[in-house]
Order: sequence, then structure tokens, then C-alpha cells
Amino acid sequence: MIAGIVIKSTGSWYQVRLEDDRVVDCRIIGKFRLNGKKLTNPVAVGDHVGIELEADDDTRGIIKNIKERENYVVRQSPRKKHDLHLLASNIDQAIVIMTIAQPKLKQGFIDRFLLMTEPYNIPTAIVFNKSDVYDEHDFEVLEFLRDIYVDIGYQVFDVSSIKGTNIEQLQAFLKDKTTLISGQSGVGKSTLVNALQPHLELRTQEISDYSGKGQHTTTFAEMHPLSFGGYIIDTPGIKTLSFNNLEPMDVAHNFREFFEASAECRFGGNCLHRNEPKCAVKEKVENGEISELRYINYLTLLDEIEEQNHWERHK
Ligand SMILES: Nc1nc2c(ncn2[C@@H]2O[C@H](COP(=O)(O)OP(=O)(O)OP(=O)(O)O)[C@@H](O)[C@H]2O)c(=O)[nH]1
Ligand SMILES: [Mg+2]
Ligand SMILES: [Zn+2]
Repeated sequence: MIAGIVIKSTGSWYQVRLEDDRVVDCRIIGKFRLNGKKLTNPVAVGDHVGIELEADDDTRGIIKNIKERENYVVRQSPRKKHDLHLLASNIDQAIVIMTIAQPKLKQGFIDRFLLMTEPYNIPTAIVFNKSDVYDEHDFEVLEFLRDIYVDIGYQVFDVSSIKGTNIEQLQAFLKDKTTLISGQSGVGKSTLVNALQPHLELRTQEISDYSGKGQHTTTFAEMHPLSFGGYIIDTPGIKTLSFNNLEPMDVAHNFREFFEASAECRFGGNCLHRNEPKCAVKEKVENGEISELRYINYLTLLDEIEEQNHWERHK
């Protein structure tokens, strides 16, 4: 058995980088599950695997086992809602790329994304891209959001991948770490990776194709080495994030400032911060210590999950 790391996943083939830097195309045999649930992609970029080379071709191999993951980022599969889809595993940190203009901001996406990285305490930065096209109002929105997230301990960057603005700051953040980069389609993930590491020349959307919807330009997750140290994992754009794999209490526990405040709720860690008496979260929303926007997003997520779960249990 030879040890390696999965650096690209196409769904049927996996590229595995061996310790001597050779890259081998691998397939899998057998089924792998996660917490009893089926995975649409049993092996994720970042997985440490054991492979066996094909007898007649040492550029090809078979993945025999996956080492236990230190952490992973998982979502409800966009294609099969009862299955799970792994975005990546064994990462040091994550970046969610947003933009306030082109396409129009969907701020709720940030809190949904954080629901994937909080369970493992994966440090996550929020990067607002395309600052070159922001008008005065867009910059106000940027500062409003920056305050909310910096206040609860997330790093926030604003960059222009096209103009190169603040790219050095982000390079310093990435240095010597393995970072997952994710976000909605068209926000400029691949363009940003190209700005961070120019020789890569990843494919990006043509300006003329730009419509805010439609095709994903990046179709497979792939890990790239950074010349200044570390790795970056570019991923296909996410359309929407839903969470029928979570319970309402998981949401409560993974909104970090709500969890912290719950020590003072009458029902403590069992409080859903909705209609419960003596709820510290609701008090803090009222006096402005907790962001109202976060609270509204939270309630929306609870409703959504309860509705889905109700439907599941009564069908
Ligand atoms: N004005 C401006 N446009 C940008 C910037 N970054 C990316 N774009 C444009 O946004 C469009 C989408 O960029 P991509 O890098 O392909 O986006 P992506 O997030 O990788 O998209 P998917 O691979 O489909 O998920 C392209 O037309 C880019 O030229 C930026 O900083 N400023
Ligand atoms: Mg892309
Ligand atoms: Zn409460």
C-alpha cells in the first residue's frame, strides 16, 4: 500500500499525489459512507488515502482505504437531497468568497456557509471580491457586514482579483496552510486563485458569458500548491445551501455568539432562542449586542430545517 493525498476529484476518477510528488489517477472499489449516510462523492479532495498501483500501469491505481478525517466540510447533496456531498477534508482553514456587486449580494449565504465550518471550528475568513466595481453604497454594505463578522471573530477581507487590490494580505493569510475556497458561482473564486498564484491560469468565466446564473466554470474540486507555501483548494460554485442533515439545535450551537450567550439563557444549551422565556440571545438582539441580521438568518434556517424534517417524518 502507498500513501497519498487526493488532489482532484471528478466523481469517478481521483488524482492522488504520492509522497514523492508523483500524481496517480485512481478509482475506488467498494462503498464508503459518512455517519451512515450515502455520499455522492465518497472520496474528497484532501483525503489521505492508501492506494495500490495497477500491475501493468504505474500511473494508475486503486484507492483501498481512507484515513480517518481530521475534519471535513459537508453539505446536503445538490442532486440527491438525502445524500451528503463532501467539499473537502483535512483543511486548516476556509474562505467564503462573496461579492457585493455582480452578481448581487446574497448575504444569507455567509451564515449558511459558516454552518459547514463551525462544527469543526475550522477558521473561516470572509472575502468580498470585485471591490473595483463597488459604488459608495456597496462600500457602506461592506463596512456594515465587516463589523458584524469581525465582532464575532471572523477575519474579513475586501479584494479585487482583477486590479490586485489587497491580494498580499490574503497571501499572508494563506501562507503555509491548506485552505478551502468556496462560494457561489461567478463570485470570482478561480480569478482570485489566479491572482494569488499567477502561473496557475485556471479557467474563469468569459466576461461575455456573465449572466449571474447558468454554467459553473469550475466543475471539479482541485488542490493547487502555492509557491509561497501552502495549498489552495478551488471548488465549483455553490447554487444554494440547504441542511436537511442538521437539527435545529445544531444551528443554535453553531451560531457561535448565540452559543456563547446561551450560558445565560434559562434553558441554557437547550434554548432555541425563539419563544423561550428568559432568553439571553433575544435580549442581546434587542439591546444590539447580537446582530439582528444574524438573528433573522438564524430564524429562517430553523424554519427551513423544521419544515423539511417535518415533511420527512410525516410522509
Ligand atoms: N470586476 C471584477 N470582475 C471580476 C473580479 N474577479 C472575477 N471577476 C469576474 O467574475 C466572473 C466570474 O469569475 P470566475 O473566477 O470564473 O468565478 P468562479 O467563482 O470561479 O465561478 P465558478 O467556477 O462557476 O464557481 C469573470 O467574468 C471574472 O472576470 C474582480 O475582482 N473584479
Ligand atoms: Mg471557478
Ligand atoms: Zn436563548
